[in-house]
Amino acid sequence: TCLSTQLHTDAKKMDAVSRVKRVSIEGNIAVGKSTFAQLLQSANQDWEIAQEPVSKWQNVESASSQTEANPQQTVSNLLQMMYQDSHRWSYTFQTFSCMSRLRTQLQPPPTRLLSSEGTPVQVFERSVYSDRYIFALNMFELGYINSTEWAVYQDTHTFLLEQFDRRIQLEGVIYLRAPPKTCMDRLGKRGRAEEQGVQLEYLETLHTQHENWLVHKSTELHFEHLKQVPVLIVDASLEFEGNQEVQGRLLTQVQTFFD
Ligand code: DCP
Repeated sequence: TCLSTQLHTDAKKMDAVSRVKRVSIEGNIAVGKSTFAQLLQSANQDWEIAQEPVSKWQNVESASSQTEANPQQTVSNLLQMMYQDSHRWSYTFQTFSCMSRLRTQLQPPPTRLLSSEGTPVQVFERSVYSDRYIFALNMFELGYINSTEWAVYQDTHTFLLEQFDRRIQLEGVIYLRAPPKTCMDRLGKRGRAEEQGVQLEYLETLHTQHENWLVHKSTELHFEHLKQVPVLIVDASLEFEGNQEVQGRLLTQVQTFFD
């Protein structure tokens, strides 16, 4: 009986975990994904947001000379290195970004969500899919990642994701859509130091990648389930910070999408 009780408890827990939906927020640089995520987080107890690990990419710890008596620790800013020397660092950056994202996407949902009576949702800021089908692809098309690096990246990405299979698959994507010019203005206002050299043309190429994947569905996707994932397109050209009416409308849209 002890074993059967244990099995019963395990099965119940797995059932509760599989009830939790997994959704990612996508959209151009500085479109407002974090602000939108905060809005969702404060709106409903059944929704849990996993933030993007940007600070990890700005602080990569390494040991430059490893003698036990005299360990020399250095901290590199890989985000800055990628923007300053894109040919040298894009592949490294994309590999690291995808690894940290994978860790985030594999985190189990908090227990609060498991006992939810409504529709529990784990929301991710970006995903292992936008890493590949927006950023890495764009870097390859712009010539910052060469064809050998691109082949190695895709092989690694496919292999890793296939190992985790259902544990990282998404049930939905929220696409925050705004003109690249609007994102450029917001990027300037935000003033993240590493991004100060970013040009409008670069945001335009990223915008096209989002449109190809999420609107025209013309991006060649390796993963079958991803071709069927429902996409909610949200007009993010309006400022919603501090605007109760716009916020209310957005939340209703999201709630309907989740249900
Ligand atoms: N980045 C990248 N390649 C990736 C992921 C991110 O080059 N695979 C870069 C682009 C940005 C920074 O990392 O300089 C963070 O980008 P995001 O658009 O993901 O995050 P933001 O903070 O810009 O989003 P928002 O302002 O919408 O909250």
